[in-house]
Amino acid sequence: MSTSAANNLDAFWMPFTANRQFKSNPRMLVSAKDMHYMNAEGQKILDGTAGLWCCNAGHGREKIVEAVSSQIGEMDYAPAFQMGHPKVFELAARISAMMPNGLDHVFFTNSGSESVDTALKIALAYHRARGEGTRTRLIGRERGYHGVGFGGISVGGIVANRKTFGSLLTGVDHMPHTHLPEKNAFTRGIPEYGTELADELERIVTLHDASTIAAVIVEPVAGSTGVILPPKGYLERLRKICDKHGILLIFDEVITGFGRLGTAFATDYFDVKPDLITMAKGLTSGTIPMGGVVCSKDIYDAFMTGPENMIELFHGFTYSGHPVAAAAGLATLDVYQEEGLFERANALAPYWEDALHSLKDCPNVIDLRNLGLIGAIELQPIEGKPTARAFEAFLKCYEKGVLIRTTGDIIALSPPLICEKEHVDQIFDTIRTVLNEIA
Ligand code: PXG
Repeated sequence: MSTSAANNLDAFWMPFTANRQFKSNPRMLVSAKDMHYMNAEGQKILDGTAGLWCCNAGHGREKIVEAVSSQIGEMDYAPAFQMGHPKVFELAARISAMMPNGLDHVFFTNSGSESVDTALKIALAYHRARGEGTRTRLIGRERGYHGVGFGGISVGGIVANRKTFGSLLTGVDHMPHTHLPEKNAFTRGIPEYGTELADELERIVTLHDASTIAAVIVEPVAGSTGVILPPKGYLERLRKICDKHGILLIFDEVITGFGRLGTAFATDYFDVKPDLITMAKGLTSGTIPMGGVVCSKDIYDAFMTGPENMIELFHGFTYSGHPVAAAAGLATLDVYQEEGLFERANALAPYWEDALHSLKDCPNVIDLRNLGLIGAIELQPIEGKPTARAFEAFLKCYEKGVLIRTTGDIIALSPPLICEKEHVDQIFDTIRTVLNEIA
């Protein structure tokens, strides 16, 4: 099989892609191993993005491949409702053991978007179960990304993802984002300014009254929008305001989960405990689609009240806790643990930070941001042609054998956690060359 096999590109409507542009000059990946993809032309491409922030253990890892193939042979599928299979219980227990105390129940989904919509629904149903059914409002944030379900785009704050899809969920409000380049540009790690933006939540509570608000959802570090970091003390302050008003706090850890910040989850990195955590991506290192929502014992217990023959939560997917995904998840957690990949990411982070910030003097670089193994390079947009400069950088880096990701005029980087220093060097040397070339 080679690219030429795929000579009719028309039928596939590609997601979040400029279809016509892609199909006129396709970029086809055909295999992957460890830190690299191979494209149809036989060129090795260094993966600077862990696929789409998901292949945290790197590609083609034997243990995961083996677990998945043997599970398909042993039992391909088991009904998810009113039936169970051992691996999904084991996986839930393993995930809950990775969580801060008290976050100990896991609901499985197939993606980040489903995890977000599930978490929002659990929040609404939880308040109702406790007799506080007036708490129906959901609060998100400008520039937030919470997937593409109607719940996720409603609480999300990326204009293009919302504007063509009607009136969305009602009763949603948004806090401001925390991107303050005029004050925080070129900060290494957590920015100093903007903590007081958390107080906007207090203003929203005053406007609507706490008795109408169910939950606040934020990405601890916003990824998709171009990497926006929480200012010092910001997440702690959100937690305090939520506690004061009986509002649930949801951390969307679809990107930050599973070692991206050098800790298992962002909740560990920031030492702030939410009531619910959404996850996906790194849960199976991107191998088999799977997501999950972890919630506190208090939330779970609030549902376990009526007659025991009653379904407690009318929600779930055919593939919730799919056996093959569960097998992939278990093997992935083994790889993370056996190879100490979260600690490895933490150990590599200072080198990553230095390498990223060495681009400070490159042409058109207006900000550099980093945390853990996340990096962002914000470029000055070409006048009248937003996104064009970053997209050109993406194409040129790809030609030179490095996969980066762009959103707007921001380059976002998130390599697999098995990344070595030589890979870090290659990523930033290539970007430096390209930024000079396209200046
Ligand atoms: N929440 C967050 C915080 C995410 O980053 C989702 C939910 C949705 O996950 P699914 O599995 O439904 O796609 C995401 C997804 C990018 C990029 O390049 C980011 C995502 C997906 C694709 C590309 O930044 N994040």
